[in-house]
Amino acid sequence: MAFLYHADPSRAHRWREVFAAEAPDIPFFSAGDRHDPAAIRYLVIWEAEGNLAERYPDLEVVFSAGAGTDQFTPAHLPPEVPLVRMVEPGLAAGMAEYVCAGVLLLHRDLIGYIADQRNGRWNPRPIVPAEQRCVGVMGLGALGMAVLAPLKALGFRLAGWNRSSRSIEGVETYAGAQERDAFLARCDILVCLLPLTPETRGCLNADLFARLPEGAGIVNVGRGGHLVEADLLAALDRGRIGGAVLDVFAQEPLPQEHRFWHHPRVFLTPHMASMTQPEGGARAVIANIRRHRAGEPLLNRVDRSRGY
Ligand code: NDP
Ligand code: OXD
Repeated sequence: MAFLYHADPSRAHRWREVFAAEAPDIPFFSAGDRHDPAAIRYLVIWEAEGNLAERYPDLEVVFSAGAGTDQFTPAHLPPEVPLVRMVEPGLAAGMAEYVCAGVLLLHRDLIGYIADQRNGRWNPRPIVPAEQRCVGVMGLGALGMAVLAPLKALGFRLAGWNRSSRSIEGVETYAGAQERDAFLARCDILVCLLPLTPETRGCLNADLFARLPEGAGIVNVGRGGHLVEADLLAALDRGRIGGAVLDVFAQEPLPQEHRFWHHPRVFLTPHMASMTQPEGGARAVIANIRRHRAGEPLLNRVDRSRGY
């Protein structure tokens, strides 16, 4: 029985250190080490090429190196091999920081002040108190839940929308397609933290933008596939959407000729909102390997029929 780390090579040594210290009984290999593919039972990987079970014939569990698992298709995994998404404290902390920063960029119109600075324009504008703004989070999973408390501490009113209903103190919650429009009508700033599935692909589109308050802001940290980019550009150009903070794109890296690069109402980053921290990631995987060896159900297993 062996474990293979097959993700970002620059972080492999930190994963190795945690395994050496906390799970010396689990033989650890990283992709650059000589190893026998037939001995690999547990695999951490970000993007798969080809069918993983053909390469590792006795694979028992595949762990995604990140929270998202939309990069895996049925062609990568036979249905009987469980797929587990990443849930670890560092990923949640990084996302909380980024979403607070993105919300504040929109709330204080720092995107407008960046443009003003470039143009040598001195133009202070009135401040809207945080308690007069509602931030709405789409997707109340591990990461959606993690952003709520720091946003609350900044003083924002909060709303949340999820597939199944949630009751969260201090958050107005909405569930399912039938409550989506009531949720959107509340959101001065909308944060997308949904997984990318057939149901959620293209959900940030002209129809959704039309249901937000005039001039609302968007923070997309889910996936590029959630956003219909042409619809957002049209809504930004009309002022229907006041500004957008974008971390993920239909094509990554974002092509040089894309209008987002120079749009005065867009602040963009190269898919870095959050990242799995090796220590937390390795501990989460070790805990799950131990559960699996003990015959207990895996934590954070992906329901492949739902796509997340
Ligand atoms: P989780 O699986 O923990 O949460 C997903 C949530 O979305 C669940 O609460 C689920 O509802 C809800 N949901 C799923 N489908 C729908 C739907 N059709 N309508 C309404 N709600 C829905 O995922 P995480 O919170 O860990 O991660 C979310 C996403 O964040 C990842 O999939 C990834 O795409 C993105 N991400 C981006 C990063 C970046 O750097 N930009 C970094 C990490 C993640 P229910 O509770 O009912 O199942
Ligand atoms: C993830 C990501 O899904 O980094 O973890 O996007």
